[in-house]
Amino acid sequence: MSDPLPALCARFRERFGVEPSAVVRAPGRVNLIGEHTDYNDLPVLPMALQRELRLALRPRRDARVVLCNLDPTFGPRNFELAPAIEPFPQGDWGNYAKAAAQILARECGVQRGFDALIEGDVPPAAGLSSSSALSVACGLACAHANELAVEPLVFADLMARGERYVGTHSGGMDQAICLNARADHALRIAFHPLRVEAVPLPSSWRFVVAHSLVLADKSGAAREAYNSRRAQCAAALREMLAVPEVAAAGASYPELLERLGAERLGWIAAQRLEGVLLQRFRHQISEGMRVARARQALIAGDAETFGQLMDESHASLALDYEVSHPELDRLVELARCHGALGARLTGAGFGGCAVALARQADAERVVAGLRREFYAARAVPAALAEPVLVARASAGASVQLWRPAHARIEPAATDRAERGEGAR
Ligand code: NG1
Repeated sequence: MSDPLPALCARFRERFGVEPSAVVRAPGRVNLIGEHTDYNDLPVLPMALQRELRLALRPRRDARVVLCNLDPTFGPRNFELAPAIEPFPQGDWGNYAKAAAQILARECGVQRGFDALIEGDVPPAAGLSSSSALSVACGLACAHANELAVEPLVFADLMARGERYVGTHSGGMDQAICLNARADHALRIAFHPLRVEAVPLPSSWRFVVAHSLVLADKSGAAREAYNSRRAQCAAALREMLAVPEVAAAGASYPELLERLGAERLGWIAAQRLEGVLLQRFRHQISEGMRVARARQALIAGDAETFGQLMDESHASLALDYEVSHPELDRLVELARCHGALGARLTGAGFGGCAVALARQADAERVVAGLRREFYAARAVPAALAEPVLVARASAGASVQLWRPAHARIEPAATDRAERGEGAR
């Protein structure tokens, strides 16, 4: 694929009349296992995708943030950088930029705004974390404009807390993978404190990511469904902590799982909890165990076990956590039929994508089977250029200084632009 940055920077020049000074890249991600566990501080195992968001920027002299998007669905937005920023209406894309800007103004004192032009190919509302790619990219742009250097794990924690501005009580997985991902690796992410371990992906494994064509729009009903899951997990934990044996073991999901073990914890939960709280709790502890086993399977190169854990994860998300959708169930079933070793919904669910593990030799068969038996019978929106892809584990977000080609030949012209003598 040709380098997309020169074209983006040329469009920036057209729009703002001056060269950008830097380009930020922030990838989407696919979570391999550990779903809906990050907000309970239980580990997750995602990898970054080759799909990414790109943002060309130039710092301004004032506190204004001016955002343009090459996708006309996302109209221009601008706002003033401040420690308390009034949100745009709920669901507005500009709120992800405000989220990052507000927390950096509050906790790092940034004051200088920037002009930005954005493009990307992470499909929105697909469970591939387009929202965090956007907030992380805006956060990095803001940090760059203010010459602020923050260590990636600290920045990930800031961005995760910042993103709650949009009203989703999310965990910290997306920002952590976006900022810390490593090419050819999955990342085991643990929380509180945030820490990451890069685990190499066997070269013969392929992860196929397939869109259900159902949007999981977390600014609408899916947001309420997501937040209610988190509240139910907190309620289940409170109930469990009323049992002296449980309270003696700790106060958080990871502590209880580590000290009591899944079996004992499951037995106590079956006595103490019922209905939805029992289901949610059961998913948390079983998924927590699956992540630990999946990590071992990954290290051992044991694709069968990893696939089986993905299947079990999907069953738990569908039955106990109730976040699947008939179209996701169908994708998962078809992927397995066409040679995948395991498959599951990925991301928050309610629509969005499924992920399937296949051996290299079988990946194209899985893709072809899905095309034939899923996509051929459905209308695929043109905006979704390619609804199924073989994921390439990619590097995390980066900020790259932009030196236009002519600047290398005519340094004087660049100097003028850098002194702000362009037509802003
Ligand atoms: P997606 O699927 O990208 O909306 C959400 C949360 C994650 C995590 C997963 C479920 C946000 C920004 N991210 O991701 O923190 O809880 O769901 O595992 O809301």
